[in-house]
Amino acid sequence: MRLNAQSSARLPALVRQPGYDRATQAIGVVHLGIGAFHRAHQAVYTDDAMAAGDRNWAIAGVSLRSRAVREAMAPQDGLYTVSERGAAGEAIRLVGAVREVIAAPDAPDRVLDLMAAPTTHVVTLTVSEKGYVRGAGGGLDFGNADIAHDAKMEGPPRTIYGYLAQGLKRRRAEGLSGLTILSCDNLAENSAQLAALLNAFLEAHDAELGKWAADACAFPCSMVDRIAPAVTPADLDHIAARLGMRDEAAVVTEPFRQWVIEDKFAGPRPKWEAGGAQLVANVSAYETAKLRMLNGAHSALAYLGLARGHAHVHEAMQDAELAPLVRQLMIDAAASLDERGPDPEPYAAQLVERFSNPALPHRLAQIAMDGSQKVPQRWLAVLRANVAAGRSSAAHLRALAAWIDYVKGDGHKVEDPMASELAALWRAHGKERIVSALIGEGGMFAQTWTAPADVITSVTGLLRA
Ligand code: CS2
Repeated sequence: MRLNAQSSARLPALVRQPGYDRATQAIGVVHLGIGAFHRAHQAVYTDDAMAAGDRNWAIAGVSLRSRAVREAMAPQDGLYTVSERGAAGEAIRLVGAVREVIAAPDAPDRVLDLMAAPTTHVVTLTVSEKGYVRGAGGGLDFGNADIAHDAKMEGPPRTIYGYLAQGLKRRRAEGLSGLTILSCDNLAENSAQLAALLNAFLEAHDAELGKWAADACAFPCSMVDRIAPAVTPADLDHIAARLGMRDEAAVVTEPFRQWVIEDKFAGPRPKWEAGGAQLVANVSAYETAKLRMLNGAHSALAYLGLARGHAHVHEAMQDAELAPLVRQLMIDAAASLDERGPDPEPYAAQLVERFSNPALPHRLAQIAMDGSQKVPQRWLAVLRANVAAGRSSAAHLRALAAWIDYVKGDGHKVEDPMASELAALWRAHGKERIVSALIGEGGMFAQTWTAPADVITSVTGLLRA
């Protein structure tokens, strides 16, 4: 038996059911990038809002490329379960918030229709760092073939910019209000970056629309946090045994979740606070702290952990050499923050505990993906601030050496949009000059941080060792 609207009535009592009538909810949110993270995070908050009586915030989830999520969720009428795994065991809930799932390449007009529907007020995004199509310097990569295609503003879009631009163009033509466009990706100042990138895209092709979008739309920044590892076939089998039916769209996650949102909307919004979201005037302190402490430590665990033969985060956390290094990295990251965020010591302790959760194996190789998109904001921003202020950041230098070694690709595939450029740099410069080619004067990441000579020497030394 497969989970769907009908069979869901036969789920065992241990599964918490959505407390509202799904069928009568209009779509209010279009989400770009419906992967496991969205299903474990924003969709759960939206489900809580509707369970608390808020109405018409059903989600249309869009995959920009792959058909896999639609294939898993459409036969299930958009239903799926979330399993929270922690010290207290496993709690399972059924989430009803997703009403429709679209594989954009098969139905681009449906996506645009929904973006231009009067009942749609919010577009959320989890398209991962690379979905923003930034060059190494952080600006929009106008050389990218998909951006060049979308810039023509005709035919099915391929990137978030093409969808947003065409969707907004229709709204404007139809005299509708603007949208709240809310990035839920791990980027510093995420929606402000998105606003600037979208504006750069529009300015080059339709400056009038760019002006309208800047006035009519809101781009609230947000800090999103929940560890949701990629689901394995064994997870799906385990969940099927507990549910008494198959759920091909199930997600597994930790009990912890946090969402801090800048309180700046273009129109109505779901009452996400019903699920515990915090609406605040300024999120950057939370966001930067999370990015540098949690995600920065995650990336360090990934490259150092893989090099030491570990497969999962919780195993790397048991490594007596790595655990203190990663804790120090969090404290050094906290020192780099301009604004006071969470208290570093208790925040770091909580992260250590979350990372050590043995009930939720999180593959280091998954976190190691797309390093060129993650390392600048997770580590280089920390190093830039700490080195300039004369503060030590030895753990970051070790992590950086491990990443540089990793992208050489000895004995493994490097999954990264810049993998071939990184491999070419390695071939051209070798071990003695690669560090400089990346973070030295004129290096690939020099726009984020140009490291002084002594730092290049010490990272090169670590790499040699
Ligand atoms: C991880 C994040 O894959 C990664 O790069 O660091 O997905 C992390 O698990 C989440 O941001 C936690 O909120």
